[in-house]
Amino acid sequence: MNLFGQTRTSVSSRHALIAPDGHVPSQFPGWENATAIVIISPAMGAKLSQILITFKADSNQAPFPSDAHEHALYIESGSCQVTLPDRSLDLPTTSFLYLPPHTPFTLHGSSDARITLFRKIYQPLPDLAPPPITHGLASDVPGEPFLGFDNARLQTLLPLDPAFDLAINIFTYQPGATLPFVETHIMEHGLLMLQGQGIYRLEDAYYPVQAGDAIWMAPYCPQWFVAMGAVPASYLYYKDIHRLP
Ligand code: UGY
Ligand code: MN
Repeated sequence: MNLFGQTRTSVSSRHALIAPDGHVPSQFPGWENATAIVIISPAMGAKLSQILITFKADSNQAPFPSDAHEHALYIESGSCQVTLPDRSLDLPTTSFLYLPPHTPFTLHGSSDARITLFRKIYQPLPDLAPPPITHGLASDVPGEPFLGFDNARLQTLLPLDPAFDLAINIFTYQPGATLPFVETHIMEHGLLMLQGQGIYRLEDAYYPVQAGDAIWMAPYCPQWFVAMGAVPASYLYYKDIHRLP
C-alpha cells in the first residue's frame, strides 16, 4: 500500500527506471503457475524485451513459441528446467542460457526461481548461421578489470563470436567504484540490479538504484554509475553487438 503515490520509477522516451513496487503481471497463452512482469518492451520504444519470470508452484510451465525471436536468460535464484524439442536442460542458480531464433521452449521453475529473460528479433548475417544453444554458469566466468580498473569487473557470459548479435554481461563494482566515464553509444541496454546499490546517471538525471531495480537505456542514452554502500554492487545487462547500423 502506497499512501502518498510515491515511487522511484521513472519512464521517459529515452530511458526508464522500473522499481519493483510498480510491477504488474501479464498473462500469456499456455502459462500455468508462472508470472511474467514485462519490464522493458517495444511498447516503450525499446528493440528488446526484458521479462522477469517467477513461479507459484512446483507444477508450472511458461511456453515460448518458435519464431524469429532469440532469447537469453539468467537464473537469479532457484533453478529452472528448460524443455526443448529434442532434450531438456537443468539450470541451477547463476546459470545463463542463449536460445537462437526458431527454437520453441518451455520453462519450468522451482518455486523460488527468479529468471530474467531478454528477447528480441535476431539479425542474421548473410553467410553466418545463428549461434547454437549455449549455456553455462556465471560463477565459472572470470571477472576482468573494466578498461584496466581492478575495482570494476566485467563477466562476459556469451562467447565473443560474430554470430551472436547480443551480449549479456555481469558488471560488479566495489563500493565507491564508478563507470570510468559517461558512456554514450549506439548500443541499447536492458539492465537488472542484482546486488547492492548506487547512483545511475541516465541522460541528465541521477537516480538512486538498488537490487531488484531494472533500467532501460535507449541507444545514445548518456550513462554512468557509482556504487555506494557497504557491499559491492552488481548488475546483469543486455547489449546489442556485432551488427552494422
Ligand atoms: O558494455 C557497456 O556498454 C557497459 N559498460 N555499460 C554500462 O554498464 N552502462
Ligand atoms: Mn554501456
